[in-house]
Amino acid sequence: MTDSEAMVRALELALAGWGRVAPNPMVGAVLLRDGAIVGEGYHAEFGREHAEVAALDQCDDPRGSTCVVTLEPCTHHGKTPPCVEALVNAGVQRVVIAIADPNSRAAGGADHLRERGIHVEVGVQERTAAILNASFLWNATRPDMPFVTLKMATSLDGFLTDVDRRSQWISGKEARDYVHWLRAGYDALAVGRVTAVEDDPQLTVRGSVTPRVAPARVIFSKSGKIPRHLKLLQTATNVPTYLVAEPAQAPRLTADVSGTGVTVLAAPTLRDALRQLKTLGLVSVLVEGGGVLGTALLEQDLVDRLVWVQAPIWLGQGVRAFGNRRAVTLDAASPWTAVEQRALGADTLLVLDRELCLQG
Ligand code: AOF
Ligand code: ZN
Repeated sequence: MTDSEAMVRALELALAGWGRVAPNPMVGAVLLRDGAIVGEGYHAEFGREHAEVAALDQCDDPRGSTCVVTLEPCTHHGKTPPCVEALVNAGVQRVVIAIADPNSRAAGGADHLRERGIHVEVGVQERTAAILNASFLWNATRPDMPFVTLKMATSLDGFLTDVDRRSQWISGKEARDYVHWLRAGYDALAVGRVTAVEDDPQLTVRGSVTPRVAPARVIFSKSGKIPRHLKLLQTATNVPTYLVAEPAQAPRLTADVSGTGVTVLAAPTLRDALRQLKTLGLVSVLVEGGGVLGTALLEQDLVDRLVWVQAPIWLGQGVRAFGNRRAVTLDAASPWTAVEQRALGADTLLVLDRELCLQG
């Protein structure tokens, strides 16, 4: 097995931390001897042992081995001792890293290891590692804004609903399971007011991964009534729930939701609202519709990642997912990067990033 193949395995292991380690990164590590795996591990739970230590624990004799790890090993005494010390003490000879750690408190591992005579390589499978930990990397690089993902399930012709405004079951079971898995990795799940009222969603996680912390819920409402019987309001005492309103509307909306446990955030713009969510400690936000909110976020360049589930049907008319965008000429259109494409049952998943958070 090559370093690069071992890194693919380490990245696969890292993903098992989805929903359990944020705001820390997902990290996986593989120990290689003569090209064969002799130990594997990953960061499984926030605050617990790091990936390298988990892999070393699994290995009978790590002396002389190569550690292939998806993030630069840490140098700090945090919730656990520094991984660089663990690697040096274990007698590891070579360390292969996908990406440097942007967290200044923990960074410097590559240099530290080199000073101890260990051969270090950085940048193996860098792109895949950057995509995996996009939320962590963007949050380190851009501390005032959360990582924003827009999820849309549409027909082939880009409709969120049919002509009668029905949207339930547009996509199949696999796609719905995927969305519950996806939700587990976000700090907040957001919808616009119309979606909150018409779909009456719970925005809870009911899938294969139970998140360490249940995601907060956010309703974006410029104005308009928020009926008290909505599930989001009824359960606001269990899970933090925010209602984002324009400052002029905030007092009236505060009255609408009084006694429910919902917190009203007065924000003049979407950008300001997202900044406020970040200040509250919500570092990643998954926006689940509808068309008005999604289009506004795209139009204002506030979406970092688009998760698009396409159902294999044509609807002809309905609510457009990406309606009313301003015209852009081919010369001016800047392309997004497809980071994942696969089938979800009969549906198609397409994940696109606005920009990759690459270090080089
Ligand atoms: C590693 N391996 O598996 C992880 C690392 O809160 P702490 O003390 O656990 O430290 C978290 C920071 O350590 C995190 O932000 C990142 O910089 C690094 N995470 N480092 O070598 C790991 N999870
Ligand atoms: Zn560490």
